[in-house]
Amino acid sequence: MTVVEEPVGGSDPTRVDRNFDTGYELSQDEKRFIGQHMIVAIAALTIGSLMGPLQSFQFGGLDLYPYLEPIIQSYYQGLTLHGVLNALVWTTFFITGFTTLTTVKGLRRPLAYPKLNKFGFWLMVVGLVTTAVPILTDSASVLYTFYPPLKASWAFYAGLTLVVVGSWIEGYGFFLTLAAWRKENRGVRSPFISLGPIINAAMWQIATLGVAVSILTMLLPWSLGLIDNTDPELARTYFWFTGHPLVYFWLLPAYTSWYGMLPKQVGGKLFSDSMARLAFWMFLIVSVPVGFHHQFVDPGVPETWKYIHAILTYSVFFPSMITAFTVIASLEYGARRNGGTGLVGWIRKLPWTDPSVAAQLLAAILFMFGGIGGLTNASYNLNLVIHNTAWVPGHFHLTVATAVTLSFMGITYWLVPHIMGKQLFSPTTALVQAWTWFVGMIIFSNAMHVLGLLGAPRRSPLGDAAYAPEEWNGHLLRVSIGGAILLVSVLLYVYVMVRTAISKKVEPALVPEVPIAESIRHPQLTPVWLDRFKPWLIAAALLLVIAYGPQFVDQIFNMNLNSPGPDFVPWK
Ligand code: HAS
Repeated sequence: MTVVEEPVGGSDPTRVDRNFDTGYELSQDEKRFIGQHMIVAIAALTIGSLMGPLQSFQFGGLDLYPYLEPIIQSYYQGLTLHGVLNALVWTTFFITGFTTLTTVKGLRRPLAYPKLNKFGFWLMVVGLVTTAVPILTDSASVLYTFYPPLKASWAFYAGLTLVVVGSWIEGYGFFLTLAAWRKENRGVRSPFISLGPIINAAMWQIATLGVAVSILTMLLPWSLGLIDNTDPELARTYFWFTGHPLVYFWLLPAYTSWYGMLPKQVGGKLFSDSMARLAFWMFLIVSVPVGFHHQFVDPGVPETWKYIHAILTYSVFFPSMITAFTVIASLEYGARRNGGTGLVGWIRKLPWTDPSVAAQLLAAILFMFGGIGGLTNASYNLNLVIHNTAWVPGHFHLTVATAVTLSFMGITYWLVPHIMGKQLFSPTTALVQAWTWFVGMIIFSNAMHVLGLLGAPRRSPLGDAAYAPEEWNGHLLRVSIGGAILLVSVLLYVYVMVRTAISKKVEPALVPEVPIAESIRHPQLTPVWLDRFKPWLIAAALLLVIAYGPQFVDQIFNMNLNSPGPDFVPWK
């Protein structure tokens, strides 16, 4: 690969390079604030991840739940804790903390209204505690999708609402900071490293309207006894309006790092600033209007709308293919600069001994398989085979639990030392952690995919299922083995983080930098339409109205508030 580099400043050498300067030092207050996000995120990941092996051991016949009463009373309480803490809390707190960092560091200015962001953060914390109490007391074992007619305590819904509103408020803080920067830097392209996560925050504002309406108009009043019944189909439609873009809300911070940080870490540059932005704008448009691909088997949604969402789902494949091409090209560029040669031989020249790099590369490699699985799910006829089977958790452990989580772990390997003024404790242990996650997840996830194809249902304690045929046994055992390796990996991660946190501060020169990659072509040469919110927001709104409008009108006007919810608690 031969790359012609544009001189910094693009074709105009007098142009000031304000995009790549990473000279802005985070203040102590900013570091503390980002650190507070990380503490909540990592604590949630730790507790949530400990629930995972309990499930996987149960699959292999080792049922530890009876020993954990009264802390964990059932498989479903453990699964709810696992899903809520890992999929919702670890991600949301990490993402808002990381976006704070990329906003101030990339824009080289403090938050415009730091008190607003702090208010948003503390609201999220209050929401988290409010949600945690009913889950821990087993009055909200409704899993992370909280579909009615399963009914949780009102505190569960109220707490989730506060978390979402808190994340909106943090988002307003980011938008206002970008607006202030743009006023001070007219005509300058916003640095990708800040723009990308802020596009993600904008997408999140649109996406979460679904659960906000669902909770406020239906689930909260229902759990408070203000209305007697609920409409499960409408609630599912609202949920998946939020639920699918939620997966890209998780993914885009990892993509930010793959595009805008990893190239620097491997000694290279971002291959195309324009492509990076284009991918993020495409996600803003197509992430939301695809939710019916989670409802292919729902009787209340007409086939035409399922078909339209299936087509749109295939369009969400494109920004990920742009990402695969651009990120691999950026990595190759860096590896060749380090002496790499050959068609694939350059891969050896990537800094595999750096745990932050290795974690993110391994995460991206497994994402290729998670992506292929996603396309299988999106196909209407194949979805009928895998829906509600163990295949689906197999898919999302490659995506959110690896592409996203392992990348976030890799990011914390420089981020936590950076904000604490320390060095990473035992990079070798961190490297072992990344590889054990990779290996554990391959074993676990492959077994779950196969079990799904053999008809094993998801969300079921398969270890003592009387209906389990013998052919499942070997795969159930592989789930347990994978889970055990992942348990070791998460313990290593927590160990490295805690030892880093309690280690002594080191000289500033030894503290890892925030890695922000330059782009090969100067960002000023990126077309201006790739730096503007307006056209993309209009396109997103139009597509939403087309893809969801008629169905919302139909389902809301024909609302069937006929489901009282069971008068027993099904998981007990
Ligand atoms: Fe999915 C179900 C379709 C991506 C998460 N998905 C789920 C659920 C979750 C989830 C949590 O159409 C379960 C929800 C539940 O509880 O019911 N998914 C897709 C499609 C994609 C996709 C088409 N999913 C994700 C991502 C997730 C995620 C990302 C989390 C972060 N998914 C579905 C469907 C269902 C579903 C149906 C419903 C199933 C059912 O019936 O219940 C696509 O976005 C995937 C595109 C991705 C690619 C991969 C590109 C590869 C890249 C890596 C490049 C490699 C590099 C490394 C850079 C095409 C970018 C190079 C390394 C070197 C060493 C050189």
